[in-house]
Amino acid sequence: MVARGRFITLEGSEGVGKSTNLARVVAWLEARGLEVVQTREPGGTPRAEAIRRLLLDPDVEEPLDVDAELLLVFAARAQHLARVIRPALERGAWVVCDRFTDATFAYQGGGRGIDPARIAELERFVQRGLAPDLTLLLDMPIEAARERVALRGETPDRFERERGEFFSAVRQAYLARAAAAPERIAVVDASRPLAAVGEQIDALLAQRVSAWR
Ligand code: Z5A
Repeated sequence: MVARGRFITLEGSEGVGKSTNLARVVAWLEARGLEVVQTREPGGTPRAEAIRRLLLDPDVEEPLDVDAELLLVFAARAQHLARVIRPALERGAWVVCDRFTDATFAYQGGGRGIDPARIAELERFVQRGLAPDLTLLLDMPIEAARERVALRGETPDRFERERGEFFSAVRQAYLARAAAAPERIAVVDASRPLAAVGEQIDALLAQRVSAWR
């Protein structure tokens, strides 16, 4: 029987460096001969990417209801799990995902104020016990991270248009989840230069991966 692959997620507020460091995690694992599937949420399949476009569309004509937002996030996740994540893990590949359900607790829970117990119900229904083996939570002050995003000069999406208080609540919700599950969620100080962040990530990977083998 093929050993199930491992599931690693990167989390954090906007601009903390998830996409940048995800590439490093993938390269680190591939250098050790592992098959790696790199993906993201919301999205990861054509239909789930279509849901992502709905979620990020800043169209102000029809504001998106918070419960509709939550259900869309989980609809995209169900599709992603069925088409990409579960098949990859079952054939022994490792999955590295830019955001997953911790983001739902942070954004829809912390940011939008939805009761975490309702999010947990959907988590059980959609994931049926599947959860990341390791989550790297990139954390830094919100203002500095938003400055990094502003430097890119792109049109802000529906989330990026939120105010500072929204992102402070998101950050606090992430940190609370890390404090409640330190064995799974490792907090990385993302305010440092990229090389220092990368070295801490390499060290965390070396420690966790050797413990799993
Ligand atoms: N969302 C949700 O509400 N509920 C959910 O369940 C899920 C998601 C799964 C889209 O996510 C939105 O979906 C997200 C929450 C919501 N919205 N927000 N905000 P996304 O992951 O696509 O969006 P994002 O967080 O805005 O991604 P991002 O802006 O691309 O940020 P990032 O990936 O963390 O950062 P980056 O692109 O790697 O780096 C940003 C810039 O900083 C870039 O120019 C880098 O070169 C630079 N950088 C990176 N690291 C450093 C260091 N260490 N020093 C200096 N500069 C750096």
